[in-house]
Parts: sequence; C-alpha cells; structure tokens
Amino acid sequence: MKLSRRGFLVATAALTLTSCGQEAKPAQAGELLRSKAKLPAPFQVPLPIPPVKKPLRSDAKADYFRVVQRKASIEILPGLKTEVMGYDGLLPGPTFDVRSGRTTVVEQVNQLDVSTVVHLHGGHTPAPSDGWPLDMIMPTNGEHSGQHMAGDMSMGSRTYTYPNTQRAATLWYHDHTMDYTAPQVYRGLFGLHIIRDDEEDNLPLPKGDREIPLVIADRAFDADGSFLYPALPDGPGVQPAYMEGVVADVTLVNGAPWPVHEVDAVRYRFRVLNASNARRYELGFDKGPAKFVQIGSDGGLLDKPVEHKTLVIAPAERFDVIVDFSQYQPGDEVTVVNRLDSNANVLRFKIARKAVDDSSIPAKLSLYAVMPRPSGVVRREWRFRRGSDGDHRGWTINGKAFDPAVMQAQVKLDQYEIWTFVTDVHHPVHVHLAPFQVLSRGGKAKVAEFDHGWKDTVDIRPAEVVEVLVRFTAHKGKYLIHCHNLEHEDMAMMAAFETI
Ligand SMILES: [Cu+2]
Repeated sequence: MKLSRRGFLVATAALTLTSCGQEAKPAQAGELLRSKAKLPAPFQVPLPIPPVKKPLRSDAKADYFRVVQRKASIEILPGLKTEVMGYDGLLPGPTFDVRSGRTTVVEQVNQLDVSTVVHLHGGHTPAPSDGWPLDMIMPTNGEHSGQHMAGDMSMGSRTYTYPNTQRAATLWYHDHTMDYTAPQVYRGLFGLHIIRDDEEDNLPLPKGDREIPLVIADRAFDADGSFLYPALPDGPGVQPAYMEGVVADVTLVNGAPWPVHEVDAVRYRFRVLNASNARRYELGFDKGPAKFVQIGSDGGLLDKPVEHKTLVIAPAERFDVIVDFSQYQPGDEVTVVNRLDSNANVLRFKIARKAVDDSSIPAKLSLYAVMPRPSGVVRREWRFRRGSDGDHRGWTINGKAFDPAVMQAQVKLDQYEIWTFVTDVHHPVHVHLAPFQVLSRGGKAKVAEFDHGWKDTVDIRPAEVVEVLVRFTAHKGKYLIHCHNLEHEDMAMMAAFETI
C-alpha cells in the first residue's frame, strides 16, 4: 500500500459526493456490506476470551511488553481461513490487564507491509505515545513512499509508554494511521486495555471467569473467507456507496461469529466494547427477565448503578454491566439481539447450572462525582458535518478537513471548558487525553440514559447538540478530537488541538 497525502484523498472524495444535503437516518449511519462466504448457523462457535498479555519483565515502576503486529491466517468462520492483521496475529489482540498508577511500556513491532500507529483509547497518555496519526511505525519489509509526510516516524518498531495514571476503566488500543485507520482496524488491529485499582477490587462484583469482555465488531467475508472491505483501489477512502460508513452482516464477539457461552445461573460482569467501524447497536435480550445493570462507562465506575432494558452503544463506547441469570433455569437459553437491526443475533447464553453467587451490586459504587458546572468556563463549538473545504469533499469539523499542521484550538491545562458538539447525521465523537461529563443533550440538562459517568466517546444523533464539560489535567502536546465512525475519520473528520 502506498501512503498518500491528504490531497490524494481530496481527489478521490471529490468524485464521490454530489451534494452536502443529507437525510438523517434515525438508527444507523452506514451502508450494509454483504458477505459472499457461506455463513455458519448462529450460536455454534464458543465465545473466545482474548488471552491476557504477559510482560517480558517488570521492575519497581513498570511492566515491559512486546507486541508483534503481523498477519495470521485464522479460522473465524468454521471451515474457512481469514487473513488478519493482528496484534500478535490475534483478532482481537491480547488484553492488557494492568494496575492504575503503574506504568505499562509496550514495544510495538511492525511486521506487516503497511505503516501503523497505535492509540490507547481512553488513556491519559503523553503526546509522544498517544498515537498521533503521522507518528508511524514504518514496516521494515514494506513499500513506503510516504516520507514526505511530516511525523515522528520510526522504522520497524516503536515503544509506547502508558503511565496509567487514571482510575480503573475499560480502555482499548487500536490502529490510528492517517487515512487508513478504518481498513486496518477492520482487519484486526484492536484489543482491550483494562486498568484496575483498589477501589474497584474492593467491591463485591462478579470476578474471575464471571467477569467477561464482550468486544463486538461487524465484518463481511468473501467466498474464500477473506475479509471484504470496500476500499478504493489506490489510496485511502471507501467506495462512494460506503461514504457514511461500512456496516457488515456478520457480528463477531471476541472474534467469533454469533458465539454461544455457557453460564451459571448467577450474576456476570460484562465489559462491552463496540469495536465496529460504523455500526451502532441497541443490545437487548430476546426473552426473559434479564436486563443490564450498568456499573461503569468509558471512564470507569459510575457513582451508583443504572438499569437499562436495552443498551445503545455507538462505535468505541464501553459499557460495564452486570447481568443476573439467576431467574433462569438450567437448560434455558437467552439471546442478545440488536434491536437497531431487526433483532439480529449477537450472541447467546446457555444457562448450565445453578450455582452459589457471593457477588452483589453495591448501591454506592465509587467516589465518582458529577462535576458542578463552573462559572466563567471557556466554551468551544465543534460542528461535525458532511461538507467541503477547498477541494476536499467529505466529512469536516468546523468546516475543515483534518490538517495535521493546523491546531484548531489551544487548550490550557487545568481549565474547565464546555465543548458543544453539533451534528448533521450520526457521529460518535471521541476526545483524546481526558474524559468528559455530558452536561446536556438536545437542550435538556438531565443526564440522558446512556450518558452517565466519565465518557470519552459520546453518541450524537442526527441534528443533535450535546454539551460536555472537559478539563485536561496533564500532558502538553498535540491531541485529537474526531468522529469514531472510522470511515468518517479516514475521510478527514478529525481536528487537532494543542494542550498548553
Ligand atoms: Cu462521523
């Protein structure tokens, strides 16, 4: 793959757009990509659990890891092989399971034939390790005509340092390469990074094999099992029909299609991540009394639990939930479906047996507090729209296509700011470096159902206005705000700001 300048994208995107006018779709931004492979019946493949990454060594302050980004041929659909680009050749990559306040050092080795960048999503990360989209790890065995792009490039490998100076939370790491994030995440470059702390450990929540990550991602497969993705043949971006995002017809959970998992009739904790490029889900149960009791959000535990019948989750959001299977009988089956997609299957639980449950959900979960709205804060508005900027036709923020040389804002550390996000169609908006709290949605100051807690990604519906309160407490440098619909992101819906 050749690296291309933004100008290249401009040329291709210009062919694809006819107007700025967009009809808002209520549920989903994106176009369905259908598989050509013979798809398996659902609920045949057991739910995999991504392996926990082991450090090479540890000292008093840090744990040191090495991850190799490489291709691997793995069986995702039964009987077929899919070539993935994975961290350690896995999809999802290995899970980092680390302690708050203890540094994680990761050497990322690129054995692929494309350039990569790693971003720790939700991390309070110093700028050199945040995954600026031009700070690329160049492949040692690839073709790269991209030296014209300004960035802190490294050859073959790069070491990322994550101080983990933040509360317990479910983070994830994924590719963030300029113009190519969408196809590279799609092919497998994503994994979990879980931070734990004493406050959370001391709660009587389900633990051990009753604490399960659910990483949901939709993918489409060609007849031979390889991934289908509607990339343009030369250069970044997708075919015109997929401009709004790629949604696909196979739902993977932890890398398996519509998997099945046996559970005891007790409480389970699920860390749910939507790692899809563009698809939103409204997760619900097909029958029975099960509901989701949310205990955490993107940025860790809520102050108190919140019950949901269904869970709306946009790309990159995380929901930490408890599901109580005790009202089911051994032999019962309960299926998680996506209500935004005609109750399409996601995964199934089979209740295997009654068992002792010593877990509970405390009424008070954490010392988390809702920030008061301070007076005299700085306000900024970020408008997410389809539109043009010079000869760029595509997605824009405040009318601008992403330009890594332009800082759209200078933000003082420790300053409270109210950021207003305004959309045309659906955009899941993500801010790097610091979490925020949602102050209002659609003019209503009451915290909406899925906006509780510390967020780093907020699902903004068509023609909606959301206000968030944000404060950056550490690390000066260049950071990003962008749409986490990855097709939108690659087509320039990203803006840089500088913390000073
Ligand atoms: Cu978007």
